[in-house]
Amino acid sequence: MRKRQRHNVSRLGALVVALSAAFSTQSCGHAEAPLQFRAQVIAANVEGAYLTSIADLNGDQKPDVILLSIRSEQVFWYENPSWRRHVLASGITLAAVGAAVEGTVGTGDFRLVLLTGFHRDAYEKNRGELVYMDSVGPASKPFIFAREPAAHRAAFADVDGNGTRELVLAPIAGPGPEAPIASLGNTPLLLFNPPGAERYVIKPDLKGTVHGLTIVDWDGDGRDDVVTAGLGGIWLHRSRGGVPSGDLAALTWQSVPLTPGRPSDDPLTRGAGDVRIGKFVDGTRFLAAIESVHGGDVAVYTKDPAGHWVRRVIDRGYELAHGFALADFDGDGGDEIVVSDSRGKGGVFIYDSPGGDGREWQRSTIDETDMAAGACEARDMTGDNRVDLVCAGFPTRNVKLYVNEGEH
Ligand SMILES: [Ca+2]
Ligand SMILES: [Ca+2]
Ligand SMILES: [Ca+2]
Ligand SMILES: [Ca+2]
Repeated sequence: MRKRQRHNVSRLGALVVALSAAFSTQSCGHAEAPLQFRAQVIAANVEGAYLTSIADLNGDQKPDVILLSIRSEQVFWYENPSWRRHVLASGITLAAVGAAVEGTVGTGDFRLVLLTGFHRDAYEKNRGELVYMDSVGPASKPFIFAREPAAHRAAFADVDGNGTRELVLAPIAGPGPEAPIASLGNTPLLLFNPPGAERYVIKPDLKGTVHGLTIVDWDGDGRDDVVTAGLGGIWLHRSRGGVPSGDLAALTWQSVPLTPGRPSDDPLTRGAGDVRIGKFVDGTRFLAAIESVHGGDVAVYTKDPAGHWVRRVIDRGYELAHGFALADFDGDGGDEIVVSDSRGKGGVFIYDSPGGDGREWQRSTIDETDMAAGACEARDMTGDNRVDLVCAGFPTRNVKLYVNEGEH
């Protein structure tokens, strides 16, 4: 069992800790449950492990793990808890870089979309296949319902609040001569209702590479809202109008910048590469971001009294931070931040705010050497109501489950 290692984060982190010590009497009211994880190998020696997606694919109420590989013409899923491997789809066009899933297999509400045929360095080499499945197993017949070059992130969301979910699709870049991973052109943000092929535009002109997509009902109005992260910063997109029948063409969209993200003279190291929405113990919202695209800063944004999102870097120095997840792992009501370096020495780390208020963050190690994750997802995989962590690593060629064994 891995013992929790705790140390102050970087030189800057140590400064944050020292500053917050002056307020320590205000932050000692919460019982601090130790974070502890037990590593379990789901898969080893896998080719091109890039992203994971989690869904119950055999209807036994246990969430299973889909592995998206940028090197395999098959997409595999791993069955919880034996982690037996199954083929989800085969003959796909390399590379599979994203997936969105909703519902449960066998109940009639299951939909899965795979984004395949991705090329990060040349827009014209993108096949942009959006593959649709509504069942899993030998009888399933995946098919391409639409094409969208450079399709990179997708999520189901009920953007019009009518009780059914649509597919928000974020290409990494729009057409242009630049590499999609380093584009300064216009990037569209799109909406589909799979398996319908109709393409609706949420915003045609996000600026530059877009690398992060997250869904949240930002304003609590019953409509899911969309938050994107890219070289042009972090943006919030909300819909208005529409009709109960769900005619997506009837929606109007309002997009507002929340923050420009990382400041830099170089437009390719500006902005944010990914974003998650978290909450402190008292329910206050915060943003966490990896900055910039394929960058190494971890930033937390809190709102000042004037309503501006104020940036604070809580750690830096990752070679290419990519695995990223927020959840309340220790059960104190506030979210912790998980970050993994997908290059260099790798490692999976968790940042916890001991007071639950974000004034101080302490970093501890979940996996020091055996994971360099492109993706980490937080989910209760064991059914004990404690949030576990699933990570997939390309250089480490593995998928692992970190079972949350902390005291609650
Ligand atoms: Ca299952
Ligand atoms: Ca809807
Ligand atoms: Ca909303
Ligand atoms: Ca917590």
